[in-house]
Amino acid sequence: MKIAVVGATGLVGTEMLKVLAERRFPLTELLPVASARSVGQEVEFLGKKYPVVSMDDAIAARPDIAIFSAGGSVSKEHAPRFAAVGTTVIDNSSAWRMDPTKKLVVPELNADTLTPEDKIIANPNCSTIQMVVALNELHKTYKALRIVVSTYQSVTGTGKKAVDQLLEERAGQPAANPAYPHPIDLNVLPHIDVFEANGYTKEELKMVNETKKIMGDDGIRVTATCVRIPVMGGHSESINVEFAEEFELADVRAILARTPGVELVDDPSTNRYPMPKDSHGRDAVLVGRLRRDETQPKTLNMWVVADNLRKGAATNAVQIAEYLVSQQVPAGN
Ligand code: 11C
Repeated sequence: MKIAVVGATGLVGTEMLKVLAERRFPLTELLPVASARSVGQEVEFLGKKYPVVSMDDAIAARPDIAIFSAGGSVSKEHAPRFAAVGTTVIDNSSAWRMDPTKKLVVPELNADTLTPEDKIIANPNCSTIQMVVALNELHKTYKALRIVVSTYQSVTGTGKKAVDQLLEERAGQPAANPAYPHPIDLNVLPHIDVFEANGYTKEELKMVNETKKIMGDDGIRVTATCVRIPVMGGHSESINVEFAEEFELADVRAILARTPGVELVDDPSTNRYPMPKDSHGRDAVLVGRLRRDETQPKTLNMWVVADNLRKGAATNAVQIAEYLVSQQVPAGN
């Protein structure tokens, strides 16, 4: 299995290499790809150094799978070039997610829809992934009608520039090259990605539209407020979900306890609830603070946390690649 990792030197790319190594992904050749100025640098993988190669050299090598995490414009331009030589692309950007000809995949929910014809597969936004993993089995049982979600998102979702901004501000200096229009340390920004004409941000609309596509249900009403907080790794979400069917909290707990990808962390009597610091380096979506919304029937409140660079990005992409391998989907060349 020849694997290209496009954007190999970025935050998600670095995590991607870590996850591929940890999970002993069956690769025989690794092609780390990065921007022209990184070509010639080396990345380490399982104790071995690999030279960073150019996009053109990686395409010429015709890898079986290319995992992209280099931003939407790079994906738009180069993913079809890999697909044209027979490579299956797993793309972590927003470039292809809402394209009706592309699948938007969270393996726990819909990997079984993939076929060898899917040459560009979209990996959802991190905040969407953890929400649908937490809700999917409950949706199957009780049918979600409406979701109101507020996010508390880590600076690692933005990338290295934002991590540097937080660290510099925390050290008492103004950031040399800030990622945000305002300070992030000791602050909260109700602003993730760009504002759209309707007053929502693009991040909020991703949560609305991607959720419907992944859950295969256009009827679910979703409204989101996405917020950046000064946390280094791990997105948190307050989710209020109204179901069509009545539920018992004990049954909700039992369903979540057996939901693939979910770990129930919910014992207020011992102060146990999901926190971003406990999600670091983990693949599970942590769910807790389960309680009824007492203002209306059939409605649940929950608190959901996951490492946005792992299940929200790298792990989900690698799980898709593992599924392809298990199904022998990559046609290779
Ligand atoms: C953030 N969710 O936390 C974003 C990062 O569409 O893949 C991922 C953006 C995307 O800022």
